[in-house]
Amino acid sequence: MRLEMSLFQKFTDGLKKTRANLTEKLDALFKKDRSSNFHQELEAILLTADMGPKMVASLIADLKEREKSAHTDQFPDAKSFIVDQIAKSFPAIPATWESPEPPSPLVILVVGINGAGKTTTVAKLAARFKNEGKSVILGAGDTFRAAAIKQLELWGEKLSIPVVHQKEGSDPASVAFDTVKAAIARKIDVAIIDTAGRLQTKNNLMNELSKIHRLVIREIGGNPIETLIVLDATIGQNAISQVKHFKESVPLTGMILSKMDGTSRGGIAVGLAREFNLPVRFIGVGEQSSDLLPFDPNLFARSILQTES
Ligand SMILES: Nc1nc2c(ncn2[C@@H]2O[C@H](COP(=O)(O)OP(=O)(O)OP(=O)(O)O)[C@@H](O)[C@H]2O)c(=O)[nH]1
Ligand SMILES: [Mg+2]
Repeated sequence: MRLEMSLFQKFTDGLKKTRANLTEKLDALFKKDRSSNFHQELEAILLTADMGPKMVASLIADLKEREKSAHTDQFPDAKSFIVDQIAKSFPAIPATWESPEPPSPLVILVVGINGAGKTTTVAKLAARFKNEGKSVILGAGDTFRAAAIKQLELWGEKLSIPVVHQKEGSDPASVAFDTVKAAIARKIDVAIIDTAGRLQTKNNLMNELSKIHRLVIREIGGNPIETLIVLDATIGQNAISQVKHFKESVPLTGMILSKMDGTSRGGIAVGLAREFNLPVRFIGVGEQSSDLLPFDPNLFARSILQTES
């Protein structure tokens, strides 16, 4: 209970811009007498948080249905109803997150467009596993820029976690391969591979990602790996197009929404999960290695919509 409370606190802090945006307007709407525009106003408010038109339309339809079956248009608990509906709309997080049996490490490939927050997220994930007592190795798969390799090395030093790297311009698939090989040889629990940012429309770069993925899977004897797309939550609906295109090149197993602390439109998580039936694994709520929260649909829905804690 204590733990849940503190995680709830972290969610409300991390999501405070989205929360401020929604709760103020919702409170004003719920305080006044219901007008015939109630549903339209509610729809408009939910849309400002970027939940996406499809999701919002279905929420409003569900609420109307609920009110109809309750034989009242004064259904008192509309807000709790919406909170529950949002929480229920997220797909369940599959249990594949657990480390497979050694010597096969859990391999996590982190992908996304330029500046999405991949490298920082790799460091945050590494810190998290390390705190759980697991051994971790990182792969500097962004070989495009020397600065990118350096950035990951600095995180490695800070967290005392080894980083496999090659020189700038080398083949990222070869770095990924070396990382997994080192993890197996050293019986390391988790190997996390950073990749270069790439626009989802650049076919050659997307093919490169498929190659990395294929090579890693082959190296761990066909075991499944986690392929997580990092999405900058501040960019809004463009995230939909990113997931769509990345999914065509690599089988994504989950999403991480970064920079949730910097946006009032954190409802993007809801629309994305619904659109792709893909779990949100974590949200990033700051620049420090501890600013990564395991996603919890209930805590998320409550923290963006409810005023009382
Ligand atoms: N406020 C905030 N900033 C973040 C978060 N995640 C990442 N950042 C910042 O976003 C910027 C870009 O992060 P990177 O991790 O370098 O992004 P990247 O996807 O690796 O970028 P490229 O390698 O250039 O494609 C950095 O300044 C990070 O500190 C977050 O959750 N919240
Ligand atoms: Mg990077």
